This record gives sequence, C-alpha cells and structure tokens, in this order.
Amino acid sequence: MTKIFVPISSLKYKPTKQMKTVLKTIFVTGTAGAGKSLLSSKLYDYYTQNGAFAAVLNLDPGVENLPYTCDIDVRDYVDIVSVMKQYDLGPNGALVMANDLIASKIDDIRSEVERVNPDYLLVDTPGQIELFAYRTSGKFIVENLTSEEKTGIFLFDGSLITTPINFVSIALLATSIRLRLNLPTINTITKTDVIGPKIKDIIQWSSNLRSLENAIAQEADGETYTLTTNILRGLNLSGFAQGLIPVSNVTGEGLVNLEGALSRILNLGEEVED
Ligand SMILES: Nc1nc2c(ncn2[C@@H]2O[C@H](COP(=O)(O)OP(=O)(O)OP(=O)(O)O)[C@@H](O)[C@H]2O)c(=O)[nH]1
Ligand SMILES: [Mg+2]
Repeated sequence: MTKIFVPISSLKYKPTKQMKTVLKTIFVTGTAGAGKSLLSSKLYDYYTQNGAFAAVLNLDPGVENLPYTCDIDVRDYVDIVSVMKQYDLGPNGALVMANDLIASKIDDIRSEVERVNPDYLLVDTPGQIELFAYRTSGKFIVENLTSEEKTGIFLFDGSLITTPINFVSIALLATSIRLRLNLPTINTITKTDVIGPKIKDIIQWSSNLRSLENAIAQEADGETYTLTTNILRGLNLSGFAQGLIPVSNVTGEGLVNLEGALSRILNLGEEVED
C-alpha cells in the first residue's frame, strides 16, 4: 500500500480573504497527562463566567473523552482509526500522520475559528507533546492560526516532580518547547492538591538556584550532579521555570493567579471584567 505523507514542508498558507484578527489564543501544552484538557475546560469556564466569549479548539486527534464541549475539533477532520487502517500504521505512526493531515486542514480550521469568532481561543494540544512541538506541523498550526495575541502555558505535572532532577528535566523540556513554538510561555505546576507540602520545595527550587543546586547535591553526585547543574545553569540564563504558578485543576486553587498572568500577557494588564 502506498503511504502518502503530506508534504508539510511545502505548506504555505495564503489567506483567501481578509480574516478577522480580534481573538487571543492560548496554547495549553505540557507533558502527557499533566492536565492540559482539564485546565482548558477550567479556563473556558473562567472566561465564560466573566462575560468573555471563549471557545476551545481540540488539537488532539487521538483523544476519546474530553472534559469540555469542543467548539472546534480536529477529530472532525482526521479519524485516527481510519488513518491507521488506511495507511497500515501503528498508533504512533498514525498520530504522526494525523498531525500532518491536521496542518493541511489549516484553511478549514481557520474558517471555523473565524465563524465562532471568540475573544479567547483555548487550544488543547495533543498528549504527545513531542509530536506537536517538534514536527513541522505543530509549529505551522501555531504560526498560522490568526490571532491578535498568542501565548503558551506549559504544564509541569506536579505528580512527576518528585525529585530535583525530575524538576530540572521537565524544565529542560519546557524550555525546549518554548524554543520550538516561539511563544511567550507561562510555567504552571498542576495537581497541587495531590502533592501536599512538596509544593513548598518545588517553589523554592524554582525561585532560588542555590537551593535547587543544594537539593541536587543531596540526590546525585559525580556525572549526574555535573550534568544536572550544568543544564540548570544554562536554563537559568534564559529565565529558568520563571514565575512557576501552582494550580489545582480539581480544587481550583491557584487558577486566579494563572488567569492574572494570562491577562498581563494577553490584555497588557487589562483584567477580564467581573
Ligand atoms: N488531582 C488532580 N488531578 C488532575 C489535575 N489536572 C488533571 N488531573 C487529572 O489527570 C488526568 C489527566 O488529565 P487531562 O486533563 O486529561 O490531562 P492531559 O494533559 O490533557 O492528558 P493528555 O492529553 O492525555 O496528555 C485526569 O484524570 C484528570 O482528572 C489536578 O490539578 N489535580
Ligand atoms: Mg488532553
């Protein structure tokens, strides 16, 4: 069977008519299972309750259940099971192909966004962050959604940050995603409701390089210590895990701080009206 992959590198978006560019777009990214979809639904509720018109765009072709009703859903364009069958691919190959197919539908997605015409567009990105961020198609979508302002949120999964080395590793990923997507990014730690007093350590690590280095020294020595502290110093030069905002998508704790940070980026300090 011939596998026809979309020649994404040759994709060039040419608007067919004047598009409205009034909306503000928030790309919710983070490690698999970190809470991207649940946070998207919480932010949708927040904007809606505060009188703004929000919409959610689901970019995950493989998701089965979502905690919100999609306004725009890439599953309307790409069916992952059909892609697997049609191109004789396994689940990961199908996701790669699906992401590229989605990018080739950018005209339709843009038209849908224009039809919905929200003030805030929440983009729930796929669980396989490396597929979205490192393939050309993900960046292509980020660049070609028309928006007055765009920002990213990167979710550090609180339940993964069990040690200082894990923390540095995920911070490295967050920086790498920021580099790829080229978006101003708010760093957020989720699941604070399940990590208990550990959150104090994590906040201390994120704001005080010396304390993080000390914690790394207690966890590791030799090559691991050297590698981790060298990465950390490199990250620190470009704003390592800056302003990490703790939130719980379950209790709602900390969401107000995240919404404030979003407002500062998207509305230049102008809060959503109560
Ligand atoms: N306790 C707790 N659970 C959470 C929180 N955020 C998400 N979860 C749970 O974590 C699981 C994954 O949440 P999702 O919102 O689907 O995470 P996701 O990042 O969209 O997952 P993928 O798209 O599969 O990568 C679900 O069971 C959520 O209920 C949180 O802040 N606290
Ligand atoms: Mg999700």
